[in-house]
Amino acid sequence: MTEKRAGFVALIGEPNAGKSTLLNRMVGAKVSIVTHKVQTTRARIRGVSIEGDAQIVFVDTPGLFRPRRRLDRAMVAAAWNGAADADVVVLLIEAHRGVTEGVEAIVEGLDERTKGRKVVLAVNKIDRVEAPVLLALTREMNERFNFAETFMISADKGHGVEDLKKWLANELPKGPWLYPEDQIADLPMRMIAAELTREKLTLRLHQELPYQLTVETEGWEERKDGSVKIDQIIYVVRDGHKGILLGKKGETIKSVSVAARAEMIEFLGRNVHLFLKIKVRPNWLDEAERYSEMGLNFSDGN
Ligand SMILES: Nc1nc2c(ncn2[C@@H]2O[C@H](COP(=O)(O)OP(=O)(O)OP(=O)(O)O)[C@@H](O)[C@H]2O)c(=O)[nH]1
Ligand SMILES: [Mg+2]
Repeated sequence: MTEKRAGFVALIGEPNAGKSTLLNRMVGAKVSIVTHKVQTTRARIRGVSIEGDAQIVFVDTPGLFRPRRRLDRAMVAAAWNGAADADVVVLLIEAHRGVTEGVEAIVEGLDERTKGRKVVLAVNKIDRVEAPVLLALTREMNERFNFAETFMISADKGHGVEDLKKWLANELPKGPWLYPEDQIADLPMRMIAAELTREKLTLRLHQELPYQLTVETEGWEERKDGSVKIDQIIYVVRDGHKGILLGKKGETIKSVSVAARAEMIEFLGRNVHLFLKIKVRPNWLDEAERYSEMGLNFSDGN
């Protein structure tokens, strides 16, 4: 007789380690946004994956770094809470960057934050280094912390991901599945849609701007023809930012809209009419409502 298993696996690590890439690969769909920039993910995002009789709920988290702003603090708190709530924790590090100061700081906090839970080391981006580097890195990390297991993976290329998934499935407690069999995410559609727009903005804009804006889905209207009309607001902190977002003759916002809409159509499997509005809101980073819209706890930022 086979027995079902189910549980939570938190993915933690420095910003840019590849957590969201790994989550998407495990789930087989783009549930969490990915960019080459740090601090892309802002809240915990669950993606559901099935391996044999196990339902693995992967929890993508914001990167762990030394926070400065309220938003940063709320993000880091959300990440550590994700680790504390999980059955198993996977720490991702980047093979080519090795044991950075940031990794050291995370490892120092691991014992206290993951009490009793197994922590697995996943050395990611192995496609970027040679084998001897990996061996030295793995040895050094295992001297610093008692990892239950070490995996060498490339979340992007898929190397080692199946082994990691099988191992994780075996570690989960026995029990009924937590989500319906065909569910892959538990983020509301309106939030996924807002994230897709934020991804395109982050890719398109430079320097600090991506960190000073947020996107919210304001309207979601099902149309008779099966399509959906999505209205979103982009909050920025300065008038000048609005101008940059618009670009010459509105070209920048237009290209963001085209790219975001294409992904929404793919995700939803139906036609989308997307309308973006920019609002200057100097204090949005200190507004509780913006945090709850993002799935963050405002008071975590205190
Ligand atoms: N070469 C290589 N690049 C990778 C790999 N995995 C992820 N990346 C890239 O690393 C960058 C960051 O990936 P993300 O998945 O957004 O990283 P993250 O850990 O979620 O980052 P935050 O959300 O900012 O904490 C992206 O450009 C990815 O394409 C990998 O295995 N190899
Ligand atoms: Mg991420």
